[in-house]
Amino acid sequence: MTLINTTLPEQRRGKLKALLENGKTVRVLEAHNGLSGIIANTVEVTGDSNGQTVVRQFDAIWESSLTDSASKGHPDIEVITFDSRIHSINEILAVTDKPMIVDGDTGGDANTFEYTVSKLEQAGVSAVIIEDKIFPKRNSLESGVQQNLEDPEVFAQKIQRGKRIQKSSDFMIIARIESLIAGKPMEEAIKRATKYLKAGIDGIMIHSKSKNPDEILEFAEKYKHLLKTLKLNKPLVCVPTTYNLITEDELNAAGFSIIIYANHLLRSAYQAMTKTAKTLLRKQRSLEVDPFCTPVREIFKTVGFLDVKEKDQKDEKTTNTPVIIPAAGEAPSLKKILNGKPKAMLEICGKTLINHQIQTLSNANFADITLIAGYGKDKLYAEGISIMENPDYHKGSLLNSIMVAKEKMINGFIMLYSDILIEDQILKKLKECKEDIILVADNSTQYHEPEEGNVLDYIITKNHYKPKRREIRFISENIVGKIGSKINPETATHEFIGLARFSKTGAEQFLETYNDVVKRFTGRFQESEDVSRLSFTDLIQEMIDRGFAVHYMEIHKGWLEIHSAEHIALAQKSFST
Ligand code: SPV
Ligand code: MG
Repeated sequence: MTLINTTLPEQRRGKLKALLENGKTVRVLEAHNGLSGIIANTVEVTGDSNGQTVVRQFDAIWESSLTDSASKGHPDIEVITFDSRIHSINEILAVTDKPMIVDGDTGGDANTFEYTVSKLEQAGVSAVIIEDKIFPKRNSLESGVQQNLEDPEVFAQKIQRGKRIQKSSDFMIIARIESLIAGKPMEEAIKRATKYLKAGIDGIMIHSKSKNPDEILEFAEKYKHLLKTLKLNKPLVCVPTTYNLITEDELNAAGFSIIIYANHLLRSAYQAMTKTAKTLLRKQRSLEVDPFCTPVREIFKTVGFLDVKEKDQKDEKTTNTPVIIPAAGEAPSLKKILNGKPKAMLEICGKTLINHQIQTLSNANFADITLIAGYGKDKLYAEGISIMENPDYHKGSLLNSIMVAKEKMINGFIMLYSDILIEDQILKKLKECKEDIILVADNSTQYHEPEEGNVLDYIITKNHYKPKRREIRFISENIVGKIGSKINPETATHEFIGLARFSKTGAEQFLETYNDVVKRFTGRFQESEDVSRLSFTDLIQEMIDRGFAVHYMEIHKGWLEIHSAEHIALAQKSFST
């Protein structure tokens, strides 16, 4: 359900009367469920009116007994109960804000009609139209059907009972004259109109199933005189289904102020659905039906799913996204300097690496930090964070380490290698990204010689897109094609810096892939010798291979990794200045 068009009953109810009082020809379209309601409520075209460009929309919604019944697979014979009808009515009201005219069939007896009026008025419906036939009526459009007309006296009484029950002056009760449908003469139709107007009706609908509009035009002419005689001004309604050559302007000129397209959304949907179903059977696959199917995303947009996604993402950004820092591995290249301590405890300008990271994270409002300990775990300490342990750290899989904090990932998370230092704005920018999986990638790698003994995670972008010097690119366009430490540095376009963000959806995809891989595979997998030593980048590559979109956020400066004594010296220099 989309929340875009919500309104309150009291705000909607009077809209139909207001349109009529402003002299508007009210153009009404049928709806039979929430989705068709949204279409009737929102669809618009630009057109020309006397040389002026105008935006054309429907002004109101017709809740038809024919299409409500048909969409429930039933004939239009008052067999669908009022409870079922009000369910459809409320479904449409919930997603629309235009006035609604309800097809009330015969209205039942006077007592039943009172309840109908009361419930429709409370729901925010603007008008009900009841037809002067005997319950249970038969639809008017089929020829050869017995049409039993109600005694006009009894019908006029029902109108009066309804008018007395309504609470607001906004609500309208319109009488539908079925004389022409039942093959009765024009005089009878006019006689009935006179009676109903005198009973206090708010408008008249004249119905016809003739192929040409002559009889409704004749009625309209006579109705004009009748109103003059009675000194009344009550709108006239028509349903041009069978006499469909006549235009809205011509109908309006004849005196009609409400024009109802009573069944066209359901009929066109039926035709499209049948065509699709038959094509699927013929072709035994779905490729051929795609051109006449609306893209799933457009349906998502229409029913509000994309709004939900956007709000979820906003919430995700404002809630405290957990940060997982794998710090379990040993660092052979810094063995002497570390002297049994984990790398996260390395001091740079009087502050440990982990405390530098905590500072940067808290500057970007990340406070839920989990550190995964392993090698030298007893010497690992930092204030205000949680520490979890990877007992298998000696296997050397960083992925195994972060999976220790699996339950932290469920609503989305950030993964940060424990040996990198980053500038604040990188995290701030990463937080704003909308994509579900984002790796932060440095684009200067192609200009540097690889450092000896330093294993880097290389990226090749999708379609081998190479970063250009001057360009505006959105992150949505930045897609990772390949990732891994065994990629030839000369073909790499970027380097993954060890910082990644997963939305709730991204985390679900990440965990789903991980669970599937460890359950179903053994031995070599992606770049790893064995599934039990899968690396983070192996899993990302597997996700790419499975069709998940992995994006990258491009940077070219603003970070440092600590793999060697030179890196430490560089970091000391950066922080001391
Ligand atoms: C309906 O739409 O249900 C109507 C109009 O009552 S008609 O089907 O033309 O009678
Ligand atoms: Mg009907």
